[in-house]
Amino acid sequence: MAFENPMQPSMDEIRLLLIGPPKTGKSSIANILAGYNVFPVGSSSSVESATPTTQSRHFTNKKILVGKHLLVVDAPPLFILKDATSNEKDMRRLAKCAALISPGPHAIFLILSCDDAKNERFDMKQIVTTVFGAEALRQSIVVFSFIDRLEAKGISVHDWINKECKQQALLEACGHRYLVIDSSHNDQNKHIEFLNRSLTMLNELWKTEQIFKSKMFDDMEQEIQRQEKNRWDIFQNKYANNFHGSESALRILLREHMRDELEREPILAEADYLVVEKYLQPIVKSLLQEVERYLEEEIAST
Ligand SMILES: Nc1nc2c(ncn2[C@@H]2O[C@H](COP(=O)(O)OP(=O)(O)OP(=O)(O)O)[C@@H](O)[C@H]2O)c(=O)[nH]1
Ligand SMILES: [Mg+2]
Repeated sequence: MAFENPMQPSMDEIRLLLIGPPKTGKSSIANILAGYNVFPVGSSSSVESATPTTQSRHFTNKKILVGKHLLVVDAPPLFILKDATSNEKDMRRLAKCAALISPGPHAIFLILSCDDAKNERFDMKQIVTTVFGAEALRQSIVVFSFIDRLEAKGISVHDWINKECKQQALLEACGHRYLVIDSSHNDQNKHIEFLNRSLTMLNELWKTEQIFKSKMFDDMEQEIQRQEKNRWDIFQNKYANNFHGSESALRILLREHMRDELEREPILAEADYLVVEKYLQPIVKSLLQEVERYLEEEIAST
């Protein structure tokens, strides 16, 4: 699948990060963006069946955009933090996700369901600001999934979003950029239509917004580049003879190898982890407070 819509010429690689509350269709949408079913899609609504940390969470499609790589990172649900003892594990999970998308996403897709009761529990505006900084919202697109539930009730999706949906503050912070999809659908034409709408929106976004920078990503990238430097000679000797692309293409290939390695490892390399720990420690603390509030509400409502 190739698209006519040309991306910014300076980008060799387009990095998209998908985040959102549990069971909102993140992995289903990641598959549509990637163009292959590579992300495991859960069937149960239980928290335990959420996207596991050890399974494939990133995929690079080298065909979808002419001359560009499209990296899709499907983040684990942000709210499977259960109690304060999971602090370190969750911090490592977030750190791993940051390392996979390093040196930072070109855009973040915030996946929400067309169900306010579900969304209200998670303040995505606050989460994105806390984890990535307020700038990141200007690089974000809200994606409303489960539109079939509204359609089944005869409700117009766009009317619902503009008049009833309680995510107006988030939408405003994201410049009212939003997409809608029934991500359970297998219709290829609908997938292509969604991809085209996504690419058009991304192109518009990149015309006006710089790729956002953050100290956390800068530091993480420095550490990754240090590790890359150590491997470059070995990698070059191994691949250069059979590789007919440019040096920058070979460097992208090395980064791909490193991402694969990172994904296979159940935990993050100690050096990477230490680099981001100082940034993630307070973030995880604030996420845990959020989750505690959520759990208290859940208990109170049962
Ligand atoms: N009806 C409907 N079902 C959907 C939609 N998107 C996803 N699903 C279903 O919802 C379930 C969860 O989908 P996933 O893509 O795994 O959701 P997720 O957000 O990745 O889930 P976690 O990683 O566990 O948080 C699966 O059974 C999907 O088929 C949608 O737009 N409409
Ligand atoms: Mg998932």
